[in-house]
Amino acid sequence: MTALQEINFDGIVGPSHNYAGLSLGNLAATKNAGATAYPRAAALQGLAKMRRNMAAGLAQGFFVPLPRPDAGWLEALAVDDATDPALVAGAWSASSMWTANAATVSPAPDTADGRCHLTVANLVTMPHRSHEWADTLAQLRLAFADQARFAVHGPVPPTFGDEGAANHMRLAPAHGEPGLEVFVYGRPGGRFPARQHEQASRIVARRHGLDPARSLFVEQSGEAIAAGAFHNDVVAVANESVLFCHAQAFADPAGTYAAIQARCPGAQVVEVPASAVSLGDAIASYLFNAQLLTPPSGEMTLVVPEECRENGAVWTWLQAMLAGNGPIRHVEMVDVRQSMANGGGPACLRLRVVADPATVDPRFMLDEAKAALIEEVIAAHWPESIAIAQIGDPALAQAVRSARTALLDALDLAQLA
Ligand code: SUG
Repeated sequence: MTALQEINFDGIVGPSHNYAGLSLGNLAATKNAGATAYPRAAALQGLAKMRRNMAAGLAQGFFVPLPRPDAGWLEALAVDDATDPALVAGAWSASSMWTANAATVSPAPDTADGRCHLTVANLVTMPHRSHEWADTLAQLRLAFADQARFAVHGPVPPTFGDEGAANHMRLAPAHGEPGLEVFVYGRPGGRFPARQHEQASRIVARRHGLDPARSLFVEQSGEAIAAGAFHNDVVAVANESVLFCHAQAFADPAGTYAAIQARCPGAQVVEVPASAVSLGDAIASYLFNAQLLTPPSGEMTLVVPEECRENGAVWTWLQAMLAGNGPIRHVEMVDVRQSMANGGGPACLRLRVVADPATVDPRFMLDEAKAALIEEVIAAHWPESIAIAQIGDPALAQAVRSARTALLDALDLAQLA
């Protein structure tokens, strides 16, 4: 009996959450550029999602927001108030909430030294995310400090863009068993940036000591990136032995499925044809940016954003899937609209780590009492709204900083200040 479980570490949405339209190729983010954001509501929506998964019997952790505005970054770029507003907004971004981009994680059963390996993502492609990694690394080193069980690596050197677990899937008969790790990269040169470089994926796999026989490197389809799937997790998600994906997720779908099935016998592919759900509908609804979870009942559950119910094609397909006899037995909906408006669905908001929860620093694990405490801090300190014209405002900067400090104090994490 293994103590290894999948733990979802969600990012608590930071108090500077805003819509500055910084991510080219992320259609929701660019569409909502300039809209007023609601950081308090955003953080409460994220917390409610964590609570639901916890109530379903799943292990839940969290990461705290990074220090924003990032004064050190502004100084390094010699930015002042008269400079390009996108750089100022980049210092304010709450983008670390999307912890699927915090790191790539290879659980202990997959690695040569039998430890769980994590490589913090360098996120070099988007300027506003390129300064996340150092503070994220500090947090990972604290949460996974037990070096007998975890190895936390620094970022892949720049040039090779790495966006972490959003471009990584794992297929295994059960979470605690050895699995196949699938790395999905983009080919540059298309309409939008390809944010995951093939070499970055290969470097991560080598660092983590993965068995080449249980690793796969797959090209994301250029069509998907051009349609707005800036990360693979916008068009595909895997859990245990199930891969749920859009027919146009990969450059070579048939070859990808065959390679997965050859390396992970028993793997099942639930493919959604373009005739049922177009790439456009998949990306608008974030059908695949779902959490595919195995609660203790064993009945696999897909946690999708509420936007899926509003899309006729997606909703029809989901009903038909449930009526069939496939491996995904339940569909649940969550309201993460504030994050969705920046292109971050339920899956973007979490980093999956297969580990024994008892080996993680308990300050990063959630229970109901701590959720109530976090809720109180958010309600008392998170700005209710941030209009785009407020970005750069010194009084708001101070409010954002002290909100984070209040959270760190409440969680006994002041050392991350
Ligand atoms: O990197 N949005 C994020 C969304 C990340 C979603 N993550 C996954 N798919 N795993 C991004 O594009 C918007 C920020 C702004 O425009 O202000 C932003 O960074």
